[in-house]
Amino acid sequence: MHLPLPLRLALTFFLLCVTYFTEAQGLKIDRINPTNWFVGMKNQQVQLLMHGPNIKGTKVKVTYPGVFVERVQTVENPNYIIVDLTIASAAQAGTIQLQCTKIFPITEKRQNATVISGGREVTITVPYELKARTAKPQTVSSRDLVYLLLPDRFANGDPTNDQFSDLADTQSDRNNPFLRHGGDLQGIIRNLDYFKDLGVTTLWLNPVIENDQALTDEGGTRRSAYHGYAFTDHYNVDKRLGGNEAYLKLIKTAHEKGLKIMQDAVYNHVGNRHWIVRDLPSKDWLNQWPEYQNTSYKDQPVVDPYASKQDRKISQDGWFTSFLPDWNHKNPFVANFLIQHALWTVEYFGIDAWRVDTYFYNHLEFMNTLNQRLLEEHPNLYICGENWVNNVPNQAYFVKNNLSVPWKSNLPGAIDFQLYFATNESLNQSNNRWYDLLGQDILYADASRNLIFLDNHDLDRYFSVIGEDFNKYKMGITFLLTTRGIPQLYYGTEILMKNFKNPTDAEVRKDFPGGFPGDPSSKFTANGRTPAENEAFNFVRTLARYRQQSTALQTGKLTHFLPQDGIYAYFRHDSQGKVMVLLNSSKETKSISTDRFSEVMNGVSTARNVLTGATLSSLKQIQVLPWSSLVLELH
Ligand SMILES: [Ca+2]
Ligand SMILES: [Ca+2]
Repeated sequence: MHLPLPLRLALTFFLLCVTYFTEAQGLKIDRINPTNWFVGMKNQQVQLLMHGPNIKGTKVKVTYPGVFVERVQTVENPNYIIVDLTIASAAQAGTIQLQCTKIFPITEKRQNATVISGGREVTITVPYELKARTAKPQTVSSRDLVYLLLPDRFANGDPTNDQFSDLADTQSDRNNPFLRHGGDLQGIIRNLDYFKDLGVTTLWLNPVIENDQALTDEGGTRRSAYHGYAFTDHYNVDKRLGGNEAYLKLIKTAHEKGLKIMQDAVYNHVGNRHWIVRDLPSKDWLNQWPEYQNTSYKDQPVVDPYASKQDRKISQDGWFTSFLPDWNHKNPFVANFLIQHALWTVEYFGIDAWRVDTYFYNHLEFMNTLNQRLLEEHPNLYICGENWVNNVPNQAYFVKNNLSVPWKSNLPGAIDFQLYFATNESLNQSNNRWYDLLGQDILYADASRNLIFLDNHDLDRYFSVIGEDFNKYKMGITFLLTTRGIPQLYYGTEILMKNFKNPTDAEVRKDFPGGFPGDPSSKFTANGRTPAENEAFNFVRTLARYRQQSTALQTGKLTHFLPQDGIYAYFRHDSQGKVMVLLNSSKETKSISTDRFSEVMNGVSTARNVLTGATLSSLKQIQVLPWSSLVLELH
């Protein structure tokens, strides 16, 4: 075929244009976070973080009733655009089409320079779902009993998901305390009746979000992120736990059985293999330092009116570890990313409460905003924060409080480390420290919202701390289930699991016996438990179940009396009833006269021993055995 000269020249020019394309010829969006959103939110704004190779400059249009693109923002990294949408209250659930258009420049070489000679417009359509809201979180309160468990270490309900070759950590080995053991959400689902039987109402799971982290070197050993505190993709539950589907199933099944779910949130830091960290939108998404700066782990500079700015900055902006980068919450994109994930989690999964990790390490204004956004959507949502501090004023500072201070926290509940310390002292030094400690509740706006505990995943196990003394064990359990606050048990405490964190945390995070294939016995059943384990289990269950039907113990007023002669006496009482608790932390049997309790005991003549069922026909003098507790329902 012979073309006329002008046509031949034109074709040559066109081919040159194609040859000298310097930009990607396609437009691709590989991620959008949040992965979906909801109609009918009180706050009508949502900010989509969109990622794809060199998408900077992309325009976004939406044609959908009630949905408007407010603006498209760019950041340093050309692999992102950030799209602000308004979703008006009239908008209906459905799939919107994000029409993304980018003009790719066409360049050509003219003499020694490359010049743009035209543009090629590429449009793609990305579906994005707006779901209807269905979540109705039930509040967690002092009516509840919370059970904390570590999903990798509790029960393996699906051995096919123990390890994956496409993850950074491909191993699973129950013989190695630092590797993953294969526990998962299906294992928890399988044992929901165990919690019901024990009198538990709420499960707090250590984090379930994907931790696609490589093994790290810590103290000369290779360790996995089996604990879950190093997120790598906020919108996916770890597939070794069963993924989003298993989490949805757990929550649905738990709710059907009358159990609630509290999720563990980590806003302070993130896994160094998080997809955002590996391709940062801009450097200031993380708190950056000229050289690596670890946090000092100190709360005092955060509270202290005399603290140096540098000390405070190191506490809050220093990194938790070198492989847990610290989010910069002062960057509004980061703040939105984390706040929206919290809101999304409540709506998408239907969780009932939040426990917030490493609270004071976060920018505190950001935390107030986050709490407020959650409470705007769900006013009854329970949120408690971990502040591992050493005195009541500092603990109160980070929750709603009665302090006159320039910055006021709006966090509903404290994780009550001070009462934990006081309980250990009371049991190991016989000093009834719990009496003095509770007196300092004047500093909290509402101490009944504090989460109280005997141990958790970061602490020596309770049974070891009290020298494996079964009498002390019962006293501590009695106190936990009868004083003010929201009691929390750590998995295995009910079956006398023990150990100190020596040499490492892994010692207090052992597998729940019977949760894993091949276990020689199952502590989930009375038959598999030893007599001592059954005695412990039954003790917890008796009190937990009694508590479930005693409004006095759940929400009644607490009146306590000055400890005398080693006896700490207190009452929980309301219009429905009165419960008397006597704790004898001395080596002798004590016979106490009840005359001085008349302001509460007025009109009371008999009592039932809640733990034994025995009736006491006279209450003038009550005998309390050495190192023992009495819980009496007064009539
Ligand atoms: Ca498994
Ligand atoms: Ca921080």
